[in-house]
Amino acid sequence: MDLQVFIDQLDRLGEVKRVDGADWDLEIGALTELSDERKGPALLFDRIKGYPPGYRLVSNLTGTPRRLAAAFGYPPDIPNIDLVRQIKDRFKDLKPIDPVYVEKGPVTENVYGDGEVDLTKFPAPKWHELDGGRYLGTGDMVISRDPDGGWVNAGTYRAQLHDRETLGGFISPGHHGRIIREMYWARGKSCPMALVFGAHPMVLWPSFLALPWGTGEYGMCGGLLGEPLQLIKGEYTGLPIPAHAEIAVEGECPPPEVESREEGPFGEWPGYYASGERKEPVIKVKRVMHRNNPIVVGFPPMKPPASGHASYIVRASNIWYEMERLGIPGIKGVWNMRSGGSKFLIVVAIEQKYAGHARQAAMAAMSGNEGAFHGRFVIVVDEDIDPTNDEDVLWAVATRCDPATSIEVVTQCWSTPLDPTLPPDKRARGDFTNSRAIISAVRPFHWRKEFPRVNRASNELREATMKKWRHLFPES
Ligand SMILES: Cc1cc2nc3c(=O)[nH]c(=O)nc-3n(C[C@H](O)[C@H](O)[C@H](O)COP(=O)(O)O)c2cc1C
Ligand SMILES: [Mn+2]
Repeated sequence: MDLQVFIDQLDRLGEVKRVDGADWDLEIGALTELSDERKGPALLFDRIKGYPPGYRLVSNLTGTPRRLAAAFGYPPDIPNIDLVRQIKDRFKDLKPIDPVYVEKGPVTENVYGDGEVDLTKFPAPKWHELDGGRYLGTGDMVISRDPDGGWVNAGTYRAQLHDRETLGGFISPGHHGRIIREMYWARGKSCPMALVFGAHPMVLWPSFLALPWGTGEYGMCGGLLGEPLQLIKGEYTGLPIPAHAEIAVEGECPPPEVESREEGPFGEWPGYYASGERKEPVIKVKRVMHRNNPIVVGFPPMKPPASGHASYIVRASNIWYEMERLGIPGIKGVWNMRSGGSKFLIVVAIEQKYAGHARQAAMAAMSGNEGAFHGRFVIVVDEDIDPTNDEDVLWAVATRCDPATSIEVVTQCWSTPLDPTLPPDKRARGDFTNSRAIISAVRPFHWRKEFPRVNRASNELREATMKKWRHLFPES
């Protein structure tokens, strides 16, 4: 559960590069993007311009399937389809383990109370050229407690650095942290919040994923780690905070009519600055804790296919798991095409068992908490198509989908201000919905046996030919 231990592990695999002297002002952001595009290593920035040595930032931490596999404990060269399936099975078999409280941990090595708070000492890059500010929170955890149910939510929501004691929070409609803060505001109270900047990827993943309302992410952290997550009780809020966090802050989010500030624009994951600049609530920070030589985790959104965290894979696993929970049979694989970021191009491969099965699978893929939020296209393919192979999937779309009869549109679905296609008037009305298309690229069930045969050489013919003519294919 210790990020610094994980970084040492990546180091032994040759998966980390140390970068000294980079500028927080656009340089760290551009280096992160250039490196991710080249499938490069995680970048560990130190001696960041204007910051003392030791106040570090890591980006692209799990940017490649290789490093993601390392985080989950799989061999580095595991094929993508196996990686997505294994993670899905981990979620399915996961027994939540309740966290335990400890007196202190690495995060309590340095503690600052009210009047001593200075958030500007932690590296907060200006990530993209048109960003309206600096963001300390990109791969963070925002912790809050349901005032009715008592359960604790942890979600990843960006945090802009406004000043020494103030952060700006943007949480999309429907996300748990937003529902919870509104419950406090409705009672005329500020919402107590804790934020973590920097944690082990297995501690972070549950916060990235859409779990059901009422399910505490910390239990899933324990289940993924195989041992209870160690927490300390925050003195200011009473909220539980991972003891191995790099940096944790406590404070409160007042009702927006009491205080809000301009937030954004910010370069977002679909590849645009779509939500622009608008007034958003703030978090007044009252207490700061950090380990010696802390490392901020930076997961700046980047224009797809760049991502830095490879959450397209883990979200595919979660969507697959959601479909299995609904009892959909015959699922052969679920994937997110990287061009669609982590959600816009969901691919489901099924072995059709009955008429209507393909449509049911598509609707299931877009109906769970993970699959429903911020989607656009669900493509259903047959079992002979590898869903992780974009060219194969697009060939299926090109040849098995009859546009007039195989595309179904669903309107008024759960979207967000981040959606670049939201028309200005709809955005102004606060109507953050969009439509979905199901693209059925499967052979129609009732005449699938008569569907023209694929003209690719059979596996037997390929093998026999390859054996005889191997000298023609020295590379394979
Ligand atoms: C790196 C990263 C950054 C994210 N930033 C935001 C954000 O700024 N606002 C937001 O509402 N969701 C953001 N998300 C998505 C949410 O974390 C995700 O939907 C999660 O399910 C939210 O937790 P919740 O279901 O407990 O609300 C981000 C996800 C990742 C992986
Ligand atoms: Mn949640």
